[in-house]
Amino acid sequence: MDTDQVKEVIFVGLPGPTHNYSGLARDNVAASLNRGSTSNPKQAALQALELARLLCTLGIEAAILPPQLRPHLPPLRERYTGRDEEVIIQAARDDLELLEKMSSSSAMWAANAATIVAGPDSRDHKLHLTSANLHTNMHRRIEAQATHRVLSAIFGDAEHCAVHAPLDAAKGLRDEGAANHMRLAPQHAQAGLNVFVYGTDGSPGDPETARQTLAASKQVARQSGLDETGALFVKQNPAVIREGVFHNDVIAVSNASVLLVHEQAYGGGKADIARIEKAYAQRTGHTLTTLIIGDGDLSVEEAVHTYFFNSQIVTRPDGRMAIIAPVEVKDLYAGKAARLMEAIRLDPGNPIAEIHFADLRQSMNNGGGPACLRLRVPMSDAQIAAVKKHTNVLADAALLTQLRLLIEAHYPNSLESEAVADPALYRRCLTLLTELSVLMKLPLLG
Ligand code: SUG
Repeated sequence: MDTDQVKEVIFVGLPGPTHNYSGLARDNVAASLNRGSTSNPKQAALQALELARLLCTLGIEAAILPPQLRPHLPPLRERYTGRDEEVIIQAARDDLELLEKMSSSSAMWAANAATIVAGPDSRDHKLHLTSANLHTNMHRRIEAQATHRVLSAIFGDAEHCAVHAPLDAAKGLRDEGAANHMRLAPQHAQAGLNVFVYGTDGSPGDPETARQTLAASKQVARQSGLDETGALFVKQNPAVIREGVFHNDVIAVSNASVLLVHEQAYGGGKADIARIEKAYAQRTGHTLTTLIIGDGDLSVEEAVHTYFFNSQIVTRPDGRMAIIAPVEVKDLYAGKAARLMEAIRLDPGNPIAEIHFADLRQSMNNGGGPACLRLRVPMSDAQIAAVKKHTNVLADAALLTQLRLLIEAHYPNSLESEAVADPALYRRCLTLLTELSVLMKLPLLG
């Protein structure tokens, strides 16, 4: 692969027509708080499209990851027989909780779709994608196979790409994808350091809710061809997991040579951040720009509610960086987090020059901010060309317009979580995915 040409493509996850607030993720503060509220799937999808459009405006190559078919019927078919509609009606009567788990639109959080290791970092110079098994929560576990099928369809025909199947959960491997991975490199096209953040290595005292195991992170690093200098494993601070930091991207965000992180993110505290800086210098010969947010600047609780760290930092074509932050950063705590961000923007010691606020409230109410909705994939021009040739996922104006029309036609604009029991919703989803399969040239229906 010609590494000079590697640039980042940002895949944005599109929410589906069943987007709702069932409170399925207990360790996720926003999802728990909003349990039972009424969602607006149409608005959720339009907000994600707007995020993709913003990325395009900033000169970033954006792409779309489509929703999955929900309710997911195979586990229900093990218990109920009959036509699809009959299966849904029986499940709704018998076990609404299970039906709700099968109905989540959680595949929208593309940061959990896979872990990406860039070609310049890997021993074999290939782009490696490992579809996440998302084993911890049942409503997310069911995403893994369909995600793997879609990623294989998108990247399978591009040269120098390896798409790995979800890790084997039976071996105790629990993996939540890129939300627990940060790639640090002087430029996207240069070899970088891959920081794998995990929640548990099995030590007593690790939170039961920890979603990422060290063994899973190590397996991803190994099969992606990273050598010792290319990978670093850092443990989350168990205390912050208990405060709602269910993924690393709730408390840290990076882009190229910049790391923005809360001082309490890791088990080893600031010593762990120093370890990242040292490994980065050893790997790249450069100095990492580390922006450490202290508890006095923003508490963990404030970080969890504003999703300050769940921002995206992107490099614009002219080399300047932009932050895309959720509107909650300026709306909550009288704008405290926004002032902190503004101070970062004004600081000449880092390349961050712009802040953009994105209204992603529909997703945010389930604990999914700008960083959760994206999967970053460093790709060569040849790989991008291959993806363009075989599929229609790159977010050009035509695709964004066509998606908007489909959303307007097929998405409800109000949904109570129990309404997933309505078989008509399944029909809507099926019709949408049938049309999306053709539009995006992807195998979305198995
Ligand atoms: O896994 N929420 C997701 C949010 C994922 C956010 N992703 C990242 N941080 N990268 C989760 O907790 C809530 C669904 C519900 O309750 O209906 C949910 O699954």
